Amino acid sequence: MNTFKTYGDRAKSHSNACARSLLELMERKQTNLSVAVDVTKKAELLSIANAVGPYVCVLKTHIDIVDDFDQDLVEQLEQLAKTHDFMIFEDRKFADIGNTVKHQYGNGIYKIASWSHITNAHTVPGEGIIQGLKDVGLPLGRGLLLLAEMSSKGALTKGDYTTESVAMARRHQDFVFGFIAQQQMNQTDDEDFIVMTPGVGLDVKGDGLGQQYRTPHQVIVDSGCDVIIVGRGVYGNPDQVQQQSARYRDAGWAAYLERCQQ
Ligand code: BMP
Repeated sequence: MNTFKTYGDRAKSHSNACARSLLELMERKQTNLSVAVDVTKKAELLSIANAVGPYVCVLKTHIDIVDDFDQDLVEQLEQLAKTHDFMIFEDRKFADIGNTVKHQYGNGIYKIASWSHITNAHTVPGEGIIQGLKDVGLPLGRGLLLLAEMSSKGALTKGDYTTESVAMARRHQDFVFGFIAQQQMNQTDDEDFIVMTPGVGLDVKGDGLGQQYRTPHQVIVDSGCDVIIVGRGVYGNPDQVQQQSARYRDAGWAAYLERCQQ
């Protein structure tokens, strides 16, 4: 419901450091595309990250699906993030009590907080999950997205659940800078949560396992979201990764420019 502002204008006035970095990056690089690289081999993940790097603002990972994960993988990802100027988002979807998620975020094999600029959490355990993650992530300058809505068929993330998730975010704006959601979540002109939206595809409507796709235009113009997250639409055909990245980057940016005109 708020008046439309450009990514650049929003960067200037945003109070959250992670949001500022992301909005500045989107404006500088002219992209609102995030690619979800859901592959299971280190070499393939790095190769796709390198190919999509020039087109994305955020590279999204599911690090726990990589069969041959090692520390060198995250070091190489961090290097690619610097070379191509993108942020890394480990889509961990934390969902436990504060004390447990603290360890899951900072420790274990993956040590997510040490390399991932952005991560996310379900709000089902209540607000302690945010505080636990904040204890670890805020001193490192990291940012958190809450899952307010999911893209999949039959998702329970609706109604009061979504409303309560937004209320939790409001109470932690130093760390929580936005949502994984299907529509804009701001209630007033003063609020500026960044909405990153998965379930984006130009060629198909679903995947047979409950995923539901909408177009970049539906997501950015009709629903007022900020970042499109595209997975298989980009990396599904290994011969077309760069072409598809450019296609989705262009579609996302054209939709944003259209919104700027409104
Ligand atoms: P794809 O475009 O291939 O369907 O991939 C979507 C990506 O976004 C996956 O990594 C999935 O885990 C993630 N995702 C989603 O699809 N829906 C949600 O509501 C939240 C997600 O993180």
